[in-house]
Amino acid sequence: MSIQENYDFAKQAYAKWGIDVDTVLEQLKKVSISIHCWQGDDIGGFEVIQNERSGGIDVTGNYPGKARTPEELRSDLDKALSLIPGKHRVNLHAIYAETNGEVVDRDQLELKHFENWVKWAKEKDLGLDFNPTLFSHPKAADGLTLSHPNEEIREFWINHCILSRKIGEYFGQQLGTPALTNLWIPDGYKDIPSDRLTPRKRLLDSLDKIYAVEIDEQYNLDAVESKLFGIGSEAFVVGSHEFYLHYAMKNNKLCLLDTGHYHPTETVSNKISSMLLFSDKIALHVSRPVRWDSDHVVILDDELKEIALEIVRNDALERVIIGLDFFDASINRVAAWTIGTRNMIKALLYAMLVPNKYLKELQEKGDFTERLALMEEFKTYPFGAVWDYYCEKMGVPVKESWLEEVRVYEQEVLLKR
Ligand code: RNT
Ligand code: ZN
Repeated sequence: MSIQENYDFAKQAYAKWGIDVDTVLEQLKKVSISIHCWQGDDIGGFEVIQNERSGGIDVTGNYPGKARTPEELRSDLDKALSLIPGKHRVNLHAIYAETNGEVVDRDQLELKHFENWVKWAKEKDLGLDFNPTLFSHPKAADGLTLSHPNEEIREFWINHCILSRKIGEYFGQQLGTPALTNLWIPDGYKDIPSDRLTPRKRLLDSLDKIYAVEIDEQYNLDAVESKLFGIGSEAFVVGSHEFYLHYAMKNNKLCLLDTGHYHPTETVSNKISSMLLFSDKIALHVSRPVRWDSDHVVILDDELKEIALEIVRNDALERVIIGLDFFDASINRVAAWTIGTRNMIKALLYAMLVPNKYLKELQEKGDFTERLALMEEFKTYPFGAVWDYYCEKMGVPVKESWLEEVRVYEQEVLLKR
């Protein structure tokens, strides 16, 4: 059977449940995912003085072909984007500045250091998002940044964050779509603190200084990202979930939930509905936690589907800003982007092809038997046929055929580096 025939067959199956697949695909087309640039070079960045990775951020593996220059990184992103259906965004970190061989510390960054990225994004019709980089730097070597007891160090990072928001604003102005500038810091302690309050007070004070600078939300949105623990901050993280949740609520910032930053039995899918009741918008870093590590390539697992269902069934596609955050250097990096991003889109499609309204009614009626029965049956409805058709219509490779393109690119480009 052809892709079209499979699609027609699937369409009928969904139509029986009142789901119009063509409308669903129109809706899916509008979803844009923020693809993190750092999968392409193992969060190395292009600073002239290359610092060791720190802040609990570590990337394992030495698969050949890592991007060494901005041109290489953009070319790899172009390749991945050509294999992913839809129109998306690219998420940058401050360490991806291009300073033309000049040593520019992070509190001295200028808009011009991101000109090439903007030019590229314009050409490719992409939005850009941004992150200040508060790790892999001598001033973050103690594992403390915005909550550091030393005022000079705090000030350095405060200035870096203010600059970063201006870079976000510049992206928004240039590209006509607001940048999300997300703040994550590694601050914490390896062992049990004797004082939790003081570092948190200092973080609060630093954030207030960073956000005191007014920036038009038309161009830049601010988000704050929490973490439960990290490598080297096992016992205590200053910027915990409660800390940022309250900070965001009180100061009208976005709370960003990284799916790898919670206790293993705690799920982000279960947080979305609560947060949507209190915030206009929230942001995600979709990742995959594996035991103590939080950054594996996103797969189409139950939690990913559940996150997608929560976004779709609560009509929140415009309120949940979806970004990805994973880094694996043990596999082809272009493939990693492609797999993770295609899975995110697949999960959203899956969620759109479930009779969500009817299932809600069943729950209200107390018919938990039919609720469970249908939720299980829909797992094997022919959503793969719809996905294949969507890929074909969007001009990207169908099924696993994208892998062949990655292999060719690997031979012709990556292995020659
Ligand atoms: C780290 C956070 C953070 C980073 C990126 C590189 O635990 O998840 O989002 O992964 O900013
Ligand atoms: Zn993250």
